[in-house]
Amino acid sequence: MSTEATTPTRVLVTGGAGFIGANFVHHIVNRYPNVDVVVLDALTYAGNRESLATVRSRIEFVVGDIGDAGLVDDLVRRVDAVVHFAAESHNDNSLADPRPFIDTNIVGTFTLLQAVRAHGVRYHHVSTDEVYGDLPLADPLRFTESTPYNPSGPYSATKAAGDMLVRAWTRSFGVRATISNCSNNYGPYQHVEKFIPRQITNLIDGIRPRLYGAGTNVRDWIHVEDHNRAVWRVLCAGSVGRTYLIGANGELDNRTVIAALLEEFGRAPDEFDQVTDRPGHDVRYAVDSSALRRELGWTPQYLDFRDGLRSTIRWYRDNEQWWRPDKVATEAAYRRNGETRL
Ligand code: NAD
Ligand code: TDX
Repeated sequence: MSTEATTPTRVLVTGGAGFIGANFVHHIVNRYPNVDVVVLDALTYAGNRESLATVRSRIEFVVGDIGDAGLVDDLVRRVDAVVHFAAESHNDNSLADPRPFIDTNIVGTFTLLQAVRAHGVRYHHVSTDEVYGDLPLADPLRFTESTPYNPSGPYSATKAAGDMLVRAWTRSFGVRATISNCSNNYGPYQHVEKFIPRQITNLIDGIRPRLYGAGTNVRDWIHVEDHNRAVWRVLCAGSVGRTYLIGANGELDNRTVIAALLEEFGRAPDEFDQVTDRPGHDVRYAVDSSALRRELGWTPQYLDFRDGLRSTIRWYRDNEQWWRPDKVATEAAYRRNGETRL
């Protein structure tokens, strides 16, 4: 493993019109104006041009698929680093139709790896803590870099497969890659299919929040800006060949998150609906990010979940034109996939 403390000058960001990718592009354009940014995004249902509207004149935006080997090769040869966010990212969709997850998360990752291998380009792979499976409730155990992979569902299995390809391409072909596995993100520009924005936009519309099953499942929440600052730090100063876990000690069960949202909206604590549980629903995620903190000096800046939640609610209230077009179709898909009140 080697440590490289180098700042890239021209970066290809895949999935830059999605939630985390768009926040990353904003962060880089605003904080590092000398870095050229090229975005490659297929604009699937989860991608939104509007997420990049305010930085559009300062980036190159290419609409295309990470599985398109010719296009990917052309773009990769022109940059000195790739940050790979593009993915099919929603667990519920992977249960309804796993195929796009295979194509994008596995074959798409393979296509990018072949291109960075051919051109000797530095590669950072954005992944998830879900590759480690889940943990029991009320246990001191957290995921670390050495926890064995044990994915539960099609989404996490395809993310695990992508990570494995990165490790193999690093070892066998000398690709200069790092991987980060992050916990659950929240913040602006997150699609309304996901837990927190779904409930915020329900509450704005006067609809009761939807809690899967008993709501005892625990997620380890991190603000998207903290995630992206860590990704940039790993890209610039991480050791090639290494995996870094990113998390902000933000464990909360889903019931508690719903209670906080109801309080923020001035609603009674019982004004939510319990609905059909997710099959195979992971019980608890919890990330130990001490290696990242110790070795690369990263610390989260959003230390109070309630403050982060409040600013996120404010963003959805102020940006209704951004999420409104997706809301009806998203709720129709939940109904089509059998979500019913318990
Ligand atoms: P997202 O679904 O909001 O965005 C994904 C983006 O990728 C969209 O813009 C979409 O158009 C694009 N895309 C999808 N398939 C593509 C393809 N074949 N070619 C090109 N572009 C394509 O996802 P997100 O929540 O921003 O997640 C980004 C990454 O971070 C993913 O790799 C995900 O696994 C990982 N991650 C997410 C979280 C989280 O809490 N959301 C946590 C940890 C890791
Ligand atoms: O309406 C809902 N009600 C509910 O109780 C939704 C949409 C979800 N949930 C529950 C399921 C989970 O326990 O909330 C929790 C969070 O759900 P999601 O937002 O779907 O996230 P999760 O399945 O935990 O996965 C997320 O974190 C890891 C991202 O979607 C992944 O891309 C990331 O890898």
